Amino acid sequence: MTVLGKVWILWASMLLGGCVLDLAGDLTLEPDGEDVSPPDAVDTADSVLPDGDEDPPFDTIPEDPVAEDPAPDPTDVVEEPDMPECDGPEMVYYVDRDSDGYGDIGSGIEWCAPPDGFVDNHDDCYDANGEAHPGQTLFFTTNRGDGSFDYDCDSVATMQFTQETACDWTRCSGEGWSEGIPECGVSANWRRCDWWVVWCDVVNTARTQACR
Ligand SMILES: [Ca+2]
Ligand SMILES: [Ca+2]
Repeated sequence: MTVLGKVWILWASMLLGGCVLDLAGDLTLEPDGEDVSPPDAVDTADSVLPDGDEDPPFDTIPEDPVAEDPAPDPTDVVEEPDMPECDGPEMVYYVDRDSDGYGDIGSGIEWCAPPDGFVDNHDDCYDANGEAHPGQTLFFTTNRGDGSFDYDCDSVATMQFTQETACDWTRCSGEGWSEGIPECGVSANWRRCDWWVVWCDVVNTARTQACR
């Protein structure tokens, strides 16, 4: 066959069968010319969740809760602080564990100035609660730490609410405990009643006895 005949047969084959060209596997043309090359690999670095959210962040380590300082123990033995030689007149100073300005009578040391944590009085009646000290005017519904409600150091647990009341046709005005006066820190029914037209209107609420 002549060279001209071979060229004619090659042209006819390409015309009838379409063109499939595959160059080193990078490009494939289907008969209609559509590119069916394999898709690029998924970029996993920026992948998102099916709902469109970004990958959840790494678990964070929660912060440690702030530890509360324990209440001072009034029975701790007081160690005499390391102090330089005292070259002035000496006085007796007392440890103040709860920092309320009142010292523990059982903790006196002699020196010419109060060391840190010491005061010049021994008037605290409970040196493990800064709310318990002479002159306290507030009332409390929980004991100071040793079972006592004597917050003002007068050796008596004084109650805040001592009035009682009854609500009936003979007395319907005022407020007070309706079932006896509860002890310090104990809850009971507190009643208030007032006349409403011809009715004695009563309101009951729970209240805890506060003391100092
Ligand atoms: Ca004190
Ligand atoms: Ca008291």
